[in-house]
Amino acid sequence: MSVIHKILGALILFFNWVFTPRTIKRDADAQAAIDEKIAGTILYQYKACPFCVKVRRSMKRNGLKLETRDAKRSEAARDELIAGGGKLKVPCLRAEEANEVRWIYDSSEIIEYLQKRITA
Ligand SMILES: N[C@@H](CCC(=O)N[C@@H](CS)C(=O)NCC(=O)O)C(=O)O
Repeated sequence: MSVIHKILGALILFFNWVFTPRTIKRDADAQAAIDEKIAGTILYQYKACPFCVKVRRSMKRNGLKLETRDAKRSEAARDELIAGGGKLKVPCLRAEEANEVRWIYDSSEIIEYLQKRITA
């Protein structure tokens, strides 16, 4: 990774930390219902990728505590992503519905999908 990429990554993480979004407040039952709706959903991501940060910020805003796997630091996660989704690109959401697995590769599509899933 080039020095410029490292600096940009650090800046992205810094500004993401400074401007951390507020999480919507729900009562315990409502939050449990949301947790249930997104159970089993996994986000493959890189820590400092701007598109991944965009998805994580949306998750934080909406109080979505889904599992994340780092496809840069974890070889196992990288292999799962390539084997399941077909390519090494992040963010990618692995979503299971009615025994059907979907691999969603675009940050805007992921955000839209999660929004629909929690309001369904
Ligand atoms: N349009 C995509 C762009 C995603 C993208 O370009 N991701 C980069 C990382 S920031 C990537 O995975 N590149 C391939 C690689 O790093 O191997 C989105 O909004 O999610």
